[in-house]
Amino acid sequence: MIVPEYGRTLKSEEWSPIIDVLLTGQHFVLTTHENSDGDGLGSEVALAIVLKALGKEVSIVNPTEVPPNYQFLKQLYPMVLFDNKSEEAIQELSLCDVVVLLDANLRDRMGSLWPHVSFSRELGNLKLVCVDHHLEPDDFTDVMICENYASSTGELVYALIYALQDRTGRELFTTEVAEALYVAVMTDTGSFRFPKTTPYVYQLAGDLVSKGADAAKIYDMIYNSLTPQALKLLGAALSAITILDNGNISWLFISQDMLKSTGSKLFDTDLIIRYLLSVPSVRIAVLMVEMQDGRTKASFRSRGNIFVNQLAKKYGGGGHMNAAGCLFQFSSDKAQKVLLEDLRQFLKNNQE
Ligand SMILES: [Mn+2]
Repeated sequence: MIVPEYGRTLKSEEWSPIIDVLLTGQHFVLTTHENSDGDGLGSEVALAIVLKALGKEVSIVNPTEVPPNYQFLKQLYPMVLFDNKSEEAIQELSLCDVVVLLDANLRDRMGSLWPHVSFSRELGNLKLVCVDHHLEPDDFTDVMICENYASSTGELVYALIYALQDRTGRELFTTEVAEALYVAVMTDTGSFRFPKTTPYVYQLAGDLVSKGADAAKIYDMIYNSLTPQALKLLGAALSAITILDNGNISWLFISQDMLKSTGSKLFDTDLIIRYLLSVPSVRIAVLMVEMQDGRTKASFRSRGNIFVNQLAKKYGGGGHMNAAGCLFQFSSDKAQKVLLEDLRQFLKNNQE
């Protein structure tokens, strides 16, 4: 049994502003960013179970659908999609007195939820709380803990739950909470391989396994869950990768045609980006995906001290030093042209 350290910098009392809101609130909506991932979803499920155990009304309402390989999380806690079930979701939003945003620190990342949340806050009916680990947070919440040292939002929620245990004297870690947090931390650390996987993170993972999280089962459910269509897309995508500028840039554009001809879905593109950085000379990897509505989604990865979040910020996005993204509001042809020019300049400015 480890002694929890509450992350590397946060002391138990630093959680107090959030804990005060969580303990006084009655009706909660938990949410995460658009195109949700394991960190956002696992974090909201863990916190939802804990708040429910503390006697609160809690709903999870997400702006976009849960990817198939994370659907099993719905067995731990139900989730409502804002788009398809807007009536139920709007009702939840109008009833609640606290919204907790997890794994995002920009208002736009809340997608279609933001106008409703913003409206309720203007009426003074709603507190907005945020727990996140991305760089450069926006100032739009009542209480925010945004610590970019953390490997994942799950790492922060883990510490928050320990702090809640201290405050309430209640045992709040169940097997389900441990499983959900394990999903969050495992996925955001690339299965415990990325640079922020500190000794503390390994301790945390060990603690969650000792609390009942089945590491092998969770890995299998998340990573060995491809559809045949996703595999076809992977094949097509790998052959379309281009390596530019003496090996410095790897570049891939996935069109709607490629998605259609392989029968794959937007979220099937998520597994592709890691291959773009698998060539050692590559300093920046770019994956662009043409969305159904004509906009273009871009994801960036980098090696070493290259702050791709700065690049993403230029187009209204954000993220981490080595992993960031943004959404171009214009056609993919234009997006590709603009981005490649900017990217070359950006790399020049970042010569080591
Ligand atoms: Mn995250």
